[in-house]
Amino acid sequence: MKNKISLIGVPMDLGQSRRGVDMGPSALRYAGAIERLQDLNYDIHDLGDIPINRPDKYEDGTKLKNLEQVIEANETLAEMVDAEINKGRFPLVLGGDHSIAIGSLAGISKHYENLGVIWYDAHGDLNTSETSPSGNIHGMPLAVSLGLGHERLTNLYQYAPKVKPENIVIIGARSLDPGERELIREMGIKVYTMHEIDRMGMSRVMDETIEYFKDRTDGVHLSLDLDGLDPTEAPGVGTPVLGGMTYRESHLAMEMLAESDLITSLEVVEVNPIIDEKNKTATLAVGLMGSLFGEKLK
Ligand code: 5AB
Ligand code: MN
Ligand code: MN
Ligand code: MN
Repeated sequence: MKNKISLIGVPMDLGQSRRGVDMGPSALRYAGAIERLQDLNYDIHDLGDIPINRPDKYEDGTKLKNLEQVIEANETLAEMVDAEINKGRFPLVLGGDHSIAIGSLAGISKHYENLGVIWYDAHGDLNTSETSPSGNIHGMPLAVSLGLGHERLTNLYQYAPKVKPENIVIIGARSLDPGERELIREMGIKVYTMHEIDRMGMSRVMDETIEYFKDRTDGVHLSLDLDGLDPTEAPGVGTPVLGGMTYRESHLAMEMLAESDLITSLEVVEVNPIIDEKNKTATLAVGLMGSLFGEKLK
């Protein structure tokens, strides 16, 4: 892994309907994100938080919510991530809701022929404006990155698609909408649901994932949605789903990724300190970051 990291905060909560996830970057910094990585001898630049323009009125209903603001913030994020990679630095994006993966991937993917994506999440985030039951853009970023959905989202940063279906691995899925299931089948996207994780164990899931990516990708982005973990351990998320991965399983997954040296960018999303218990979820997220950045290897 590169030893220079650029941290970008994205206090975005407009990709969904529950307020509070905009405080995610603060909660993660408060939980010691920067110190944890400095202790591992990384040179870390905190670029601060991207400004988010609030709408006059939060939109509801099932149409794409807050589209303009989500696009604007993601364009800024894409530019920043792109610039940091050009400087030879590892982009670390702290959310915010998962709609910010649209901008991260837009800024990252142009640097790679075959960017791999690990989507660590209870959800597939594969809805389009047609299949979404909620109109929440945080349920769409993976579809958008595949080139599916609203044209202004798919074409963000003037190119599409950002990722190829065969370069995606979803880990931890247990809440998929009908349209998402169809897409997974149609495109042959690799998914390890909780069922597979229970049967195979995390160790084999990660061995297979690493083996799968090793030869086919020239970089791997890890998109870490904290609701991938079980809400008993990570209660501070907006869309909790029972039956998730434990901290230990996730910790092992991060350690195995650290050993593989495959990860070239990271985003940590969906931490909502308002519904958390004493910043437990952000603290756990920072622990996972420590493992991913090689605490065990030092
Ligand atoms: B998250 C749901 N599939 O589209 C939708 O937290 C939930 O980024 C999306 O994974 C959850 O609204 C989005 C029902
Ligand atoms: Mn997600
Ligand atoms: Mn999720
Ligand atoms: Mn969520």
